Amino acid sequence: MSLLLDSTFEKIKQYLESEVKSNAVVEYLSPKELSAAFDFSLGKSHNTQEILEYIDSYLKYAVKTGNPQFLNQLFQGKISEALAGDMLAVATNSSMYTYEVSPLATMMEMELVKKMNTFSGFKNGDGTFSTGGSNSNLLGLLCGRYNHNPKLKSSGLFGQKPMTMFVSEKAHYSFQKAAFTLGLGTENLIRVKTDNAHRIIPAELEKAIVKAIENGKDPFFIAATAGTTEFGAFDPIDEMADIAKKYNCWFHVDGSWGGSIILSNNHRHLFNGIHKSDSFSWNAHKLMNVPLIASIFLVKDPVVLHNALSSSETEYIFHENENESCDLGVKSLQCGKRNDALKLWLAWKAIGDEAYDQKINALMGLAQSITNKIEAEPDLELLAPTQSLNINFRYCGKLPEGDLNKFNVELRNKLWHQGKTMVNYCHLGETISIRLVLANLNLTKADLDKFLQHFLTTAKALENERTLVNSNG
Ligand code: ABU
Repeated sequence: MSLLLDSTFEKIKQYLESEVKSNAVVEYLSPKELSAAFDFSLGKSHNTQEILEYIDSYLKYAVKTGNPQFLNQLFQGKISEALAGDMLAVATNSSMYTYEVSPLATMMEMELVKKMNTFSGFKNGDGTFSTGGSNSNLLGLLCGRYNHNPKLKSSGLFGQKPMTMFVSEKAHYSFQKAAFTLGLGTENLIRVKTDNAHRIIPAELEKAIVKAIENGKDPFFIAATAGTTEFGAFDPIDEMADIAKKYNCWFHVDGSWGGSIILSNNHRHLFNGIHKSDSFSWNAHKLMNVPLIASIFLVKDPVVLHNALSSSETEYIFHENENESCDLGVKSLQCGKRNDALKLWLAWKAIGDEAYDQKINALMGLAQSITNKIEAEPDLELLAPTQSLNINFRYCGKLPEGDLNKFNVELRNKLWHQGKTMVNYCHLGETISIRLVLANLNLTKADLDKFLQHFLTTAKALENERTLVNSNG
């Protein structure tokens, strides 16, 4: 093998060994400092030794997302078999549009869709791997639009009554992007009120639909969220499904974040009624701990998926009488299609249903126990009920209410820049909320105790600094 690849594999091995154990999640530099530390310019050629030095720098400044103190995003950690699968996918460099160029991975993707549909309850369902949760949601809207009026595929939306979509006020921004991408218009995306636990209120949903009809609009799509991005809230799927049926709307469930919780026997009740939905987005690259991207769009009616996405002028690639029923590109939005199936298939083969169930249960248990600790800690305030794996809270200490937003952002940034722990924040109305996310299936109680200790120690130090500055005038 070439010196470059040999050395790179060795460096990756070392990186992975240190990633989990390291006391620093990141060696933070600002964009200006990074520009000074690294030569980004392109033009002249470089030898192997120089390229290896760039690789060293890349690894040095990479955020260690597999470290148990990386609690910042909805993806965390990774299963070794999945990593092996992704490296194999890159090494074999193929495209998933035809069976011809990806025979084994195609069959794996088909098996995964079948397997995942045993959880969605779509008995004769189908699905496709997409480029991410946002695009899976876009596929939901596309299928819903096709189902509502197949002619729009050729005629476009000209002269149509405005077609309205209904999602919760806490639904992901991807619905807004999908609305403008598909020409439906963001004004026709109706945000429905949520309750104190950030779940859509079914009566408000029905009221909004009735109002839209009275205003001459054409409701066609409703989405429930199974695990909201900020609060991990689960909308009442069963009740929403009945409303969708009553008003003849396509019913999509966005499980981009919380979808994998369906693997847990104890918590599957959060998805009650999912079999009544029409489509379901499920990102395995989040809670199933496979490397990004592994986003699966599942659909109850295979004909809708096929017809909504198929196109003509494809004879050059999808040849007749050549295993075309296994040419996944026919029902995919993109042409070139990455092999995201191999890593998930290998991970699932290695872990199995039972261990995924147990690991997710354990993580849900950790989420409740850290919630209890936060509630018991006088300097902290829990800002939302913990429904799944997002814990929303803030540091209060003895600070006045007016200082809390600024203080909590500063605190979070300090923890990040020091590399101690990475945790994100979000907005709860006017209030800044620290959003702690548990997505790494290997997290332990000790990791979370360490997180709380870092958080409180750094907060108290920062609060003392402020008090000193204030008292010194
Ligand atoms: N749907 C993207 C979620 C981003 C994040 O908070 O990790």
